[in-house]
Amino acid sequence: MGESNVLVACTGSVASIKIPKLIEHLTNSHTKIEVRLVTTQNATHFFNPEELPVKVHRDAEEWESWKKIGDPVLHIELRRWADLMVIAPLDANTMAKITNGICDNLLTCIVRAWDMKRPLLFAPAMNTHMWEHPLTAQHLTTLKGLGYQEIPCIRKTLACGDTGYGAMAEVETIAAQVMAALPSQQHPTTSQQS
Ligand code: PCO
Repeated sequence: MGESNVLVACTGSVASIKIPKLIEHLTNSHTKIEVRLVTTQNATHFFNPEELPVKVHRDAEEWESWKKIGDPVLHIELRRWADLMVIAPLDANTMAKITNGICDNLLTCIVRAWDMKRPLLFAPAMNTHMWEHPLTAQHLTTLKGLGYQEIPCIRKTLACGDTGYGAMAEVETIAAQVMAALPSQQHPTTSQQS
């Protein structure tokens, strides 16, 4: 099996501050993977896309790259390119949007067009009060029911000073779950071997 393409996606949670570290973990892993990042506009508040060692796709590119019928459509090109997508962090807003099929930016258009045979992982991150709101449990049930894989949030003192669940999983945990979910990492089943 050749090199796998991993699409990291990030949203407007302060946990996007961890994006450089997550990209570093993924690109330095033993498994050969090609990594790209898709970011919402709000997420770029928390890191500098220019300083990342990978290709970064932003909303503007979707419109700049399309001029006439026949030109490539970026969100379709990216859903074709990616063998796996991991949304880390998935904030409350984008969680609500993808749960309801809303596709109003590059990231959510890729999710709406996702090939359901490929792995899609998500690491929620939000304030504890948002996490404990009953809407979150409804959204999680829907996303997991679609077969998307949750990388559970953890409990800690958050950026705003509140302590509780809602912090994004550790970068090491996210990277390990991505590696384990890569199609080439899965062992053939007994029935395929016989
Ligand atoms: C806002 N929201 C948050 C988001 C989740 N927080 C986290 C961690 C970081 C620092 O370790 C920011 C990664 O706290 O994932 O804090 C609160 S109002």
